[in-house]
Amino acid sequence: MSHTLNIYEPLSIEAIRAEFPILQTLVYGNPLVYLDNAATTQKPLSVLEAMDVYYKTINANVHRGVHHLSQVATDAFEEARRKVASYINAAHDHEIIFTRGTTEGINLVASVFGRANLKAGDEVLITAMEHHSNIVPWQLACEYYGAKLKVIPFSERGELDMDAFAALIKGPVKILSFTYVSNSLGTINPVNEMIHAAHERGIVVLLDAAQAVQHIPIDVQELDVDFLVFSSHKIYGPTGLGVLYGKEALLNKLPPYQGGGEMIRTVSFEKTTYNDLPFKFEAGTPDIAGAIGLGAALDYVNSIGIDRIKLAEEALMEYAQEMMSGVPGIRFVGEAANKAGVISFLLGNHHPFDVGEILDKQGIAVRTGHHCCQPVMDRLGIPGTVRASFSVYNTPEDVDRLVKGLEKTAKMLG
Ligand code: C6P
Repeated sequence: MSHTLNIYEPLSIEAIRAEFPILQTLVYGNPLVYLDNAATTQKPLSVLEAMDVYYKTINANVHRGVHHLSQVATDAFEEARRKVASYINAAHDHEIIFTRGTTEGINLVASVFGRANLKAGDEVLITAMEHHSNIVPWQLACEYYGAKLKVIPFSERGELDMDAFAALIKGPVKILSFTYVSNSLGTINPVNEMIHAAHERGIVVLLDAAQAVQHIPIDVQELDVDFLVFSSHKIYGPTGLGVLYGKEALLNKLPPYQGGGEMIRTVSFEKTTYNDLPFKFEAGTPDIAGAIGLGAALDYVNSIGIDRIKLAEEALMEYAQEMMSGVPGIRFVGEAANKAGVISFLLGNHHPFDVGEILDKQGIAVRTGHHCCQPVMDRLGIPGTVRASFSVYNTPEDVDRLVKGLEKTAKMLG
């Protein structure tokens, strides 16, 4: 476990990079510099192997068969759930619901929490820096139930306006749903303060940890958060899988999301009764290999230690910020005091897409555009940003290549 490791021991970056064969890729003849980790991280060999072993040796459907393979597959699947519960320190394994990703986790909560709790005149509170997947599901729920969507603004620097929050939380708010770390600005929001303020008023809180879980240690009991969602693919696991954590008592009170196999106890045409947690929210055959892959990804993170990863990434981000500051015409977008994972910027008046394309030709992968946060760009009056996002395998050499690439881009675009 991470806590038994010396968090100040430097990471062995060569050994880490050797675990990710894709980093050896050449792009237009240049060694790849992968700085699009907020979109998705690369996968270590141990994750690929765990999924391969599953399909080669124990593939069977789970929770259904009495036969040997089905039992072994079920054990492996439930072991993965235990690893997730342990990683975020959930009180119970059955508080972990496997989903398709962060997006589905939020849609699930918006749908069933809405059905159980929202009515005309209620409010749902989010922030102005949410990913579309933490806006649209709530808009749908609000539209359906006649509730109002309220939005906490943020400053030019990319920090939430906490006075506005203090005022908005006093409204008839039923749920506060917000991101731990902004994917477009990198801002780490004051989660403890916000959760505490919401709970003082009996308001339920959903935390979008899609950009936090891979950078910051998360303890759901310490946070006392009601729901937390994240995606496997942003923490070295496979795509197509995500996690919804919910407090047992809350999950038990909510109606099911989708109907189908696994989520039922008995079915008749007169009445259907539902299964216990977590199966009540896991209709149909789950992504068994994906869950096993995520379990391996969390083992991988634990083998290094999330505290050490956090320190190493912070040092790299600081180095990047300093080195990038020297690039002519650079303007950082999102300068919050607390940031993780992401550096967004503009180069002169050049369109982010043009900058991204020229970087790509030099083998440097960044993301450009609105990053599924159109309201963030509207607030700042910009079409989008160029975004470099960092992970455990990134090095100061990657940063140097980015800086050189940006200098060349600036010259080319004039
Ligand atoms: N952000 C990015 O490049 P899914 O697509 O369900 O795995 O995750 C959605 C999501 C939700 N919340 C936050 C804060 C996110 O960053 C994301 C995904 C990626 O920034 C892809 S748009």
